[in-house]
Amino acid sequence: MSNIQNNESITLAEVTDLYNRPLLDLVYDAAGVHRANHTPNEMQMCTLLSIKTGGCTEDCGYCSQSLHNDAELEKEVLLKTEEVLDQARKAKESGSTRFCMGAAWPKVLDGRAFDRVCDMVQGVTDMGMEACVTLGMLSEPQAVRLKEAGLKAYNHNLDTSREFYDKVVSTRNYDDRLDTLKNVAKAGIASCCGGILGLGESDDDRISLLHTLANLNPQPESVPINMLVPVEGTPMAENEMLDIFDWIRAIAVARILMPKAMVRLSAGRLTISKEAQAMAFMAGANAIFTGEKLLTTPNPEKDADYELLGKLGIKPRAPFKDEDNKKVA
Ligand code: SAM
Ligand code: DTB
Ligand code: SF4
Repeated sequence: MSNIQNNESITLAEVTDLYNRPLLDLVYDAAGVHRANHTPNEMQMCTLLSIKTGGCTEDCGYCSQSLHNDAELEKEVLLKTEEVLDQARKAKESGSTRFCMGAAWPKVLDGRAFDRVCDMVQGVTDMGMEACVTLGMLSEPQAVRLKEAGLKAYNHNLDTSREFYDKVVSTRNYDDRLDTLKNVAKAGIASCCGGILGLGESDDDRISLLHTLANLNPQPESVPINMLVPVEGTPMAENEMLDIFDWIRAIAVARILMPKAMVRLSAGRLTISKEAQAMAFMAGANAIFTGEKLLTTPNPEKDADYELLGKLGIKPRAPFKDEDNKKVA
């Protein structure tokens, strides 16, 4: 096992016991942990942009952007820096404080494209927003360059358990993912690391994923909980939707195990009721992606999200809040 997991202080048995508790007890305790560690009634609003779309050589079974799948997709080469910064400005105007840029790359290659991504990170940071990127595998020197450009967080998901991983992707392994997380941590960048629920995994797989995430050292700064968006043309297009209470259960366990992390409701909210989302907020979720598109699939309209948050009395969180708003422009 990778040496970033040197803090095995949470045992698998403890996570299993937690996961199997009555749901309302879990949500009740998760709400307490949330309130003890975060400002209640506050939501981090994030916007996603696909800066390079499709044509990826990895074979992730859920992904619209893999060359191994047959999803209908408008492929795009790496966007121009100005175009990306325009989108970031719009995201800021509509209330987002974190801007996440995703590229369908298996790994980062040094060269002009990576230089351009560093410029994008610098530009977004200079605007007073938190910049996050997800670019696939990354070496330590590349992570250092991103840090120098101002990167706040690097998104790199473990997606599922080590045991189930080869049913989801065969072109890389779990340790490849852990190695990149290690490089990110060494460069002093926060990691945004979570998973996808609804891939066909068992309760034990979800328990194992949560156990691995909670034992990362340092723990992730944010934990995206994606619900599978079944995409036509992928092997997972016909997957059954996960029981919504299992989704809430996983969110509550994540909150209890990783008290300081932002727990982010990521893909899949379009098919999740407002009531279930409110229960997830109660269980400690405190970040969402806003805007009508995720990377390649649709997301709830901004107005619908603001209406829901308004009804619940939840307010947007300021950027760089944990660092005294150091870069607010
Ligand atoms: N290529 C990079 C990587 O895999 O790390 C970054 C982009 S990738 C699209 C970012 C994350 O989006 C994946 O790790 C996965 O968790 C999530 N994702 C992709 N397709 C999804 C889908 N159809 N449903 C839910 N989550 C998805
Ligand atoms: C994450 O965990 N979820 C976001 C973000 N990190 C990059 C991506 C969700 C993608 C959903 C499928 C799509 O739109 O292509
Ligand atoms: Fe490529 Fe990332 Fe999609 Fe996997 S999830 S196919 S690595 S873009």
